[in-house]
Amino acid sequence: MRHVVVGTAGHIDHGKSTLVRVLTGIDPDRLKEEKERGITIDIGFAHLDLGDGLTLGIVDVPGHERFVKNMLAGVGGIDLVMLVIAADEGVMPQTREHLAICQLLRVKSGLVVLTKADMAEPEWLELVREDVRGVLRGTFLEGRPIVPVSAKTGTGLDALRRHLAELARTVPARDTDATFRLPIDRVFTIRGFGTVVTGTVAAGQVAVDERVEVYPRQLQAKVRGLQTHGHAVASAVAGQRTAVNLQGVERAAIERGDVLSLPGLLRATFMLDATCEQLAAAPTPLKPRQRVRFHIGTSEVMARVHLLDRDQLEPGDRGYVQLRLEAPVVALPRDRYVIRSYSPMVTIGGGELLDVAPAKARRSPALVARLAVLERGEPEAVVEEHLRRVGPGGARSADLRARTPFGPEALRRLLAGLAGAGRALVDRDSYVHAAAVERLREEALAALGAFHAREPLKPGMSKEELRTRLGGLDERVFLFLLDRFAAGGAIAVEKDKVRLASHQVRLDAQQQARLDRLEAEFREAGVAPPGVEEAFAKLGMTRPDEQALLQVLLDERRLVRVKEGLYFHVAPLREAEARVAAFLREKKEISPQDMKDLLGVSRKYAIPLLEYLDAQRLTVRLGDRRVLRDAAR
Ligand SMILES: Nc1nc2c(ncn2[C@@H]2O[C@H](COP(=O)(O)OP(=O)(O)OP(=O)(O)O)[C@@H](O)[C@H]2O)c(=O)[nH]1
Ligand SMILES: [Mg+2]
Repeated sequence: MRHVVVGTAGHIDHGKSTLVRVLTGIDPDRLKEEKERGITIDIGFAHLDLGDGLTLGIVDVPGHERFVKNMLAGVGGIDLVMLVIAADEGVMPQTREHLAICQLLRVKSGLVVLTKADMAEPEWLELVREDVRGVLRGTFLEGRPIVPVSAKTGTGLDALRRHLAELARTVPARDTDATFRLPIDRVFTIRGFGTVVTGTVAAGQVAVDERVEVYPRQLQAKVRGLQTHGHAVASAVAGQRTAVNLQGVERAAIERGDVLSLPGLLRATFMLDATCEQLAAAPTPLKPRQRVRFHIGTSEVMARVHLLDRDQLEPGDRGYVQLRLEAPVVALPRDRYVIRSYSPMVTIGGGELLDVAPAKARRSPALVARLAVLERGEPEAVVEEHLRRVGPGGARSADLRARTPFGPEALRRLLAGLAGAGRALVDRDSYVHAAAVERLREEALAALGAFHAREPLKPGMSKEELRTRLGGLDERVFLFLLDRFAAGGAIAVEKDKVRLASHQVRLDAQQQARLDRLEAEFREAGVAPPGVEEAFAKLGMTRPDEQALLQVLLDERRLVRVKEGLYFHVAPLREAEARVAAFLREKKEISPQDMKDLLGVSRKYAIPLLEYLDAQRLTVRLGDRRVLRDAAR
């Protein structure tokens, strides 16, 4: 099954809607006003069965210059165009404008229909044909069929059908590895069913019962039913005109221009980096910060164009731009867009999106180089560029799906390739670019080096402090990177401390002597140790790095902090612990008084020691006595 959508295009009154009607038997003009005035105002739809499992979806667009906005909503999703030119009038302004729009949107192919052939003499028809050939030169329609048709007499209709069938078969099948997106072109309610939206599935597929989101409105809904060409279907794929019956969302909450996609996947944006080609026929150059009408998918938003690689964009030129939008859109790189000048309302250019989550642009050669990679780089280079941009924080594959043009399968493959080549590091689903990792490693080494120089007696910096120094990196990413750095050998991690692998607490002879005296003071005091200030005073130590010496003893576990301001030497402490355990094995329980008697200490030491033993999970408290924790179980 092939799904191909054909759009009409062309000047007002040239016979587009009539042609669709005689081809399909369906009148695409459905509004009362359209029927009364005999002109098309909004896009209309029909379908044409060409046999062999080939059904064309048809989008009929208005030719009136005031409704180009609606025309743009219609042609956004088409594969082929029928450029309709009335034989009696020939090429007119909207013939050219619509052709330019199709060219800007990169409509793949199409043909020209010379309608009202019954109203032109053969010689005249030949002249028009010649003229048309000239207009098509250099466009995607150059060399395509030019088919004279009369809706009145039926001449040429069979030939047109044949050409359409032939062209439809040349339309390449759409990539199935793509995120489902459907730019909404109509919203209405059907009694008994509720909200229905229609559009051409731009990418991926959707099935009944799936959950979807209406972007950028953050409305989630369930697909209650699907129709294509008036028939209920279980699923719809890229290239199909589709009506989606949504459950859980009000008609009034949705508008043309919204996009239906997978829940939670796309990100709305106010800025887009893009290529921009200015039409040769544009009336004036594109100026910096020019306000334009920006059209993408089925939406129109006002925007300002910031030129990134030149001072103004001359007609016929192309460059890089940043579009700053006045309302959010959802889009993906490689999407095409069109811009029209604010006044007069004429099409002036368009291009391809490169970055849908850019930073506010400042002109620089680096930015231009980056955009060139996004525009022309190999897929792997494009993904790498995005990773480089997000920097040390890394990105999850879901983030990359929202900002790269690749489907889930392709993205998985590309990321695996980058990880395999050592250009990205992976932790579960987080990817960090290798250059960012290297930069962080250098920053970490520098921070640790400075720390050791400042605090030579400290064994290392706390992990938390290092994380803050590295710009408050996400904790998971930080711990993952820390592991990598440690595995690399340059840094060492011990409990919550990080140090350079080469760092050792080194004391000079004098410091060492003081350290030994301090330790001896505590060891000799046994289970009745002095207070810190007291010990320092006794040894005549006052300088600030005495506190650091105390810390060394603590870090080396020669002193143990039993409570705030109360430190025991580890040897007598362990001894006391053993005596309490022995006492308990024999007596089963111990009171504070027993403790005082057993160790020969005052309450000042007995109570903190008992609490310490509770905390060590040797004992457990029952009223004012303790028992062995094991025995209590
Ligand atoms: N004689 C003759 N008249 C035609 C033919 N095709 C269309 N017309 C007439 O041309 C007029 C315009 O036709 P439409 O089909 O409404 O033109 P359109 O291009 O859809 O116009 P817009 O949608 O407003 O841009 C109508 O009066 C048609 O009857 C044809 O092949 N021969
Ligand atoms: Mg019409």
